Amino acid sequence: MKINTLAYPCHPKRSVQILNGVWDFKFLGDTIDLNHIQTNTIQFDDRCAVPSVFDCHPSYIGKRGTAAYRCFVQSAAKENAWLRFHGLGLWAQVFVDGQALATCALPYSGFGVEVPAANVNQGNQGSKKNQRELIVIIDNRFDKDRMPLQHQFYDFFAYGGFYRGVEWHTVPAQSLDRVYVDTLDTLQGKVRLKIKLRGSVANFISCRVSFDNFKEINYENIPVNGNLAVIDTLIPKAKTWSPEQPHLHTVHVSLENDDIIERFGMRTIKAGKEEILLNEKPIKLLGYCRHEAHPQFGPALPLEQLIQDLAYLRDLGCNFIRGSHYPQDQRFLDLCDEMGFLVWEESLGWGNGKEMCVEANFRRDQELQTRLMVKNSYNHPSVIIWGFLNEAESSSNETRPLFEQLANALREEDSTRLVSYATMHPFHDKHLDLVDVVGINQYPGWYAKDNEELRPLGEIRSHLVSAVDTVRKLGAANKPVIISEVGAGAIYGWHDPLCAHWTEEYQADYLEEVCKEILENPKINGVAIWQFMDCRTYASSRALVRPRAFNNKGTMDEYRRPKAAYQRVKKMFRKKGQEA
Ligand code: ADA
Repeated sequence: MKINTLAYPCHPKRSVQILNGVWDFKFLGDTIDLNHIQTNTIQFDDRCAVPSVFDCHPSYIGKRGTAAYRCFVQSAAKENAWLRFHGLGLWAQVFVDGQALATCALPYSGFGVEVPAANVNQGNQGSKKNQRELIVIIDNRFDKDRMPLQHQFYDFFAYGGFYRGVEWHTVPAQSLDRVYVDTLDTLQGKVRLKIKLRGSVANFISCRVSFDNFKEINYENIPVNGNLAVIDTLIPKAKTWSPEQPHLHTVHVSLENDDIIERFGMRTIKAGKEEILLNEKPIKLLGYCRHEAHPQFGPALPLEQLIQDLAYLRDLGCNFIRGSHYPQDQRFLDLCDEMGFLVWEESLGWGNGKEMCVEANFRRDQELQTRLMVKNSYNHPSVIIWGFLNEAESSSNETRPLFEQLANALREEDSTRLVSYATMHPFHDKHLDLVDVVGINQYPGWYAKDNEELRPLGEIRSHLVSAVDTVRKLGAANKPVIISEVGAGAIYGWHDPLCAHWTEEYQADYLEEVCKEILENPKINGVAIWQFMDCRTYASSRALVRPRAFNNKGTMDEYRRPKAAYQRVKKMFRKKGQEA
């Protein structure tokens, strides 16, 4: 059980306040100069839930502009605090007692903010002895200079607000930031603990360490390099994590004034010759791409929705989820760890062209978010693949420096997982030598070659085969290959005797063809069908190809009502599961 936190890690000794609830709110319109925000002039005139996005709220629906959120935290002003934001968007600035402490231009990323003790005597705005004023300004306008990562041309709606929750931690001068756990030997239960400290960090630390409910061990005078202390040790009664038996361990590290519990699993993931090896055994990945979305809540999903989504994915016979197209909710990854799903997590990108991929700000923030994603999700055994730059321009030499930069950043942060990006250019890709596993996005039989063909289902299997064969010749010989996107649209409830495009029947027949190829072809190591459920895109002329202004390729609609394809995919995925 997690103690006093929304997601691992937790800190039993600390006072942690989960700030989710009702906050003061003001929508400030679209003319605010974000460089000169005067928080003391804001007249809060409404209340909004945190987490939630204001552009789903009936009074501000679809609006683009600046919003201010305020809450008061019961916390002694003389104490240091640390704010844990689990993810928001699109751009935010954080003020405590009137002082600007941080900005965040990385939509969806979890990030922390140090809150220094207040000098009450100086009478900072909002500063009281036992109460601190927290104001978060959130802007959801597109602006490539201020917030380079998200753009209006992406095929999913960009919301404004708190996508996820917020925690306020009271912390001592030296505190525990994270303990990153590396599996050194699954059989012996050998792990490396990389203890990361924050604040005024000493040169040596002494700490107590215990795994699960086993006895504490004392470690004296461990040297701290930079802010990292390293301990190699054995877990008593270590068990291996796998989708069938998702055994998890906890490690509790205690200092004099602070402690932390991290949860992790022991497993290995490797790229073999044309195969993916989980715990040294080949595995076929069967699953879906999934957006964090709901028509009423946008990306601010209640916990129950996360659990329901995973229950559906399990019912479908999936073992794999591609978290498209941004860093995932830590609560979701905690659940994936518990339920035994394998996850591809990626940083935010969508069809980024040549000009963008060479642009300095875009490159800087891509790297920042990619590194942060790894730091946040490091201990989840469910995460097996790190991805970046979904469908960016990968057939041009000019974009190679960014692809290299991100692949290198991922390997520097974590050398234990597989690196990939989803390519839409399987026939001309130039960067496939950079990945461990190739991800191919293709929609044969949907965006079909033969426009006259009424139901071009015949294109699907041969096209997938030739895409896979081609990437193996383009610098990916021997590498595992998965189809990271493939799919067809269907409008929920739409049936027609011709079973044309957009009918549930066409989608069901389409996905059956896809599943047959994936399941029968040993050279394809997995699939993430596009997509788990329908999700909102923009109400512009794009709706001519995205009816209802939704991407309708979900096997379920946006309210998670199954379409005809659901039973078809389930039958095929489950049959494979039984054979395994
Ligand atoms: C791309 C993209 C998806 C979605 C899909 C589609 O492959 O990565 O986000 O837009 O196309 O539906 O066409």
